[in-house]
Amino acid sequence: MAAPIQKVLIANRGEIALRVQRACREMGIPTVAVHSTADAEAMHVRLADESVCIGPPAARDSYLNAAAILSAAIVTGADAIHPGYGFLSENAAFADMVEAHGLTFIGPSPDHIRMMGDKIAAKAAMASLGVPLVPGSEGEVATLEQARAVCAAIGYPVLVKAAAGGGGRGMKVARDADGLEEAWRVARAEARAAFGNEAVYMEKYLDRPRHIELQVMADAYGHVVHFGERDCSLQRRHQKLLEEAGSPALDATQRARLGTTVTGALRQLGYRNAGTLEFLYQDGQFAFIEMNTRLQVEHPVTEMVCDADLVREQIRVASGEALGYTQSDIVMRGHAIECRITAEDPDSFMPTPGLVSVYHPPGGPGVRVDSALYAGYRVPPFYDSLVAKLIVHAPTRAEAIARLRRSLDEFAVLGIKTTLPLHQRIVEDAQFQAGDYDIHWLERFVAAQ
Ligand code: MV4
Repeated sequence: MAAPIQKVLIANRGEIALRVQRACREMGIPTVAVHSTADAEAMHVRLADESVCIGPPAARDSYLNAAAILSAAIVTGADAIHPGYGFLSENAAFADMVEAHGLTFIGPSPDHIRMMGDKIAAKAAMASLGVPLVPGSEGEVATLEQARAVCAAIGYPVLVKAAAGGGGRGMKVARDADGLEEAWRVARAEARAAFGNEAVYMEKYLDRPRHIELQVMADAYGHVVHFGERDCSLQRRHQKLLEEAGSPALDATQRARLGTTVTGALRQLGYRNAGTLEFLYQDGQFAFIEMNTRLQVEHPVTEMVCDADLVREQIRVASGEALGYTQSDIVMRGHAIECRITAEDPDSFMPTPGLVSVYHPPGGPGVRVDSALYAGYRVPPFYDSLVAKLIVHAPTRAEAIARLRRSLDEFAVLGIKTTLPLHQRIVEDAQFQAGDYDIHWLERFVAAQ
């Protein structure tokens, strides 16, 4: 059985490393930072109780170097590892290694990570537990004959997706019977090249859905709760720019119905720790597409509306504690919006690493900034370009937007270009303000600039 956690190694960098440190510090748990040689001056190293250099700048030699990270945990006496998001967070083999060394992986079981990493297995599990899916193939589509049979049943257009894909990687659309063979062959070839697994499946292509995801948390004793949904429809090339909790498209009844279905399914599955189920939502219908077995970048909007600390909950349940509350204790209050501010040119989206000369984050009521920036910091060119998350919370969506506009105006990051000006343009838009958008809205908005 899991024991109380005494020291946490945080296998990540940037704002999420700080986020995990903050939860640990409030719980009285010392932290170990790991860093590449490029991150020696990084804020997550400065604020940790201890730090270990784990390798050269390239992520595969440092933040993805499982052996170096495990060694760092062992030499510093850490008894648990929090993976953050990205990097090793959804690597089942890494979670296995952590457990094999007698350490606690702060996340789901390796078997659940593995299951949800296989999108075909994830869909089969959810379908068998009553979660609605997009019409599509039952499992893998291994032959062209099977592909034709699926299309005869569900009609065009269809999407061919890689079982090992996810997050938009390895998808091909077939608009009609003439395009099917090409889409199926190319998707399989790309899946084999990218993931070493050529298995693909098929779904009816939904033309204008919203991306709505549900945050869940489970302990080791069969208690499962949800913390409501996030609307993550505002994406460009599968990169989210702005997220909201709750979705402007849902009401409390729809939320409760989805929550009951999902928590029931995860209870039967024996799932533990944090998770997010991704749905497409169109014409009043939810369809499950993928599950993420990690803390997500956009978790703060959920924390703001639910007055929760999801990292603390992750650490508590990984320590073997029971949740200690039920669904009716979780109340969504008001509305929260997050802007992901990246070190990118706001027009071309080219990365803009370099020296930050001025850093002045906004403050005041209902404002949270999760960032590892400081004046004098040099944003390295080797990693994700996310440099700050601005999160606002207010009683209503309209008030949250007003708060977001004034916070974006206050925010100063000088020395490098950031996407702050793009966020300012988005929040001025009447359609955004009306909550009237789907997953294609942002691409069109950016193209029209
Ligand atoms: C879809 C879809 C339409 N129909 N599946 C892209 C990322 C991956 N998580 C699933 N994705 C999609 N799956 C069906 N059956 C459209 C997308 C999609 C998308 C989804 C969420 C957010 C942004 C998106 C942008 C393009 C396509």
